[in-house]
This record gives sequence, C-alpha cells and structure tokens, in this order.
Amino acid sequence: MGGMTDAARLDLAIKGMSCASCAARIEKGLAALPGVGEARVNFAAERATVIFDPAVVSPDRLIATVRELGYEAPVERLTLAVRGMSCASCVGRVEKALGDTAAKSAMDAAKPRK
Ligand SMILES: [Cu+2]
Repeated sequence: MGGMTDAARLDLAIKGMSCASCAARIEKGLAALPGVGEARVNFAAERATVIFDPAVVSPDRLIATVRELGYEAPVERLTLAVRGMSCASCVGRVEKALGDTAAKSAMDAAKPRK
C-alpha cells in the first residue's frame, strides 16, 4: 500500500464465478489495472475488495473490468470507503475523479462527519 496517498476501497458483489480459479482470474485482471494497489476476490463469499487510487482509476473501470472478464458485478451493492479525507474539498476532489452517479451516492455515506 505504500505510496498511495488517496487510497479508496471498493467492495463489490461478483456473480458468475464457478470455481476458485475464477476468483484468481478476477484478482489478476483487477491488479493489472493502473492505480490498483490490491485486489482480493473471495469465491465463496462472491465478493471482491479492491484498494485503489481514485485519482488514477475509477470504480466504473474496476466494475467494467470484472464484466469484461465475463462475470457479473451488480453495482447496487457497491460500497466505498475513502481514507485520508480531511475536509469537504477532499470529498469534492475524489467525487470529481470518480465521476459516476452510483459512486457519488456511495461517497455521500463516506463523507467525514462533523
Ligand atoms: Cu472457475
């Protein structure tokens, strides 16, 4: 994780995996994207957790990659946690980088509370 200043975490549901090597394939595909620090896919739980830099890669891109590999990633279960956001302008900056409606509503939940 060293070096990523604005690391965000995306948790998403993945459908269509039939064995553990499906999970490994998705992990590999996600980890190969620029801006992805870590990708973990749990076959049994049908879930993926991706640590990424929202300034480099968008949640949209991560989800699209899962779909390009042939699996389903229902966006309604997307949750996003962003570390290191200290003020509203940080939130605005990350939102701008994300540029997706679903991700934005997830960001609202992640906003720092006063
Ligand atoms: Cu498989």
